[in-house]
Amino acid sequence: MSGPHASRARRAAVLLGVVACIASGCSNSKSAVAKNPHSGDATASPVGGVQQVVMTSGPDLRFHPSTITVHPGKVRVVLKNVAPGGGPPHNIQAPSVPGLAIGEVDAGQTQSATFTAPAPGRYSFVCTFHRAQGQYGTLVVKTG
Ligand SMILES: [Cu+2]
Repeated sequence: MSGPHASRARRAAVLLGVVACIASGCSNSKSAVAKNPHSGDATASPVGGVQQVVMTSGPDLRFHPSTITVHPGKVRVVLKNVAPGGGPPHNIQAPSVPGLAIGEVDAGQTQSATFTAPAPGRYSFVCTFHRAQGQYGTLVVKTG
């Protein structure tokens, strides 16, 4: 195939590809991230008799990891705002988990919250500054 028809077909194919990419959110695009805020899992490790899990957050407005698994007992959640060169503050609020609350953590700072794991189940937490951008996480409490 050659001539003007072939090039028109190619243009149409390219256009279709672009539309399909936009419709599916492409990979690594902002819309794909917004649909899937999950950025990894971690299970808390014992540190001085307390299960500890460290999460980082930075300019991408996500918790890393975003799903943390703990067992019954005392839990310490650490939030590090890693933002080389500065970035927005982050926090953690979890209305259904008493004690899981970390106030404003500015770029380069670290704060933690220590609390008793609630009953086994899944609990959502959020950075209230970036709720609209989908900065959510999940606390999973597991027995055994
Ligand atoms: Cu945030």
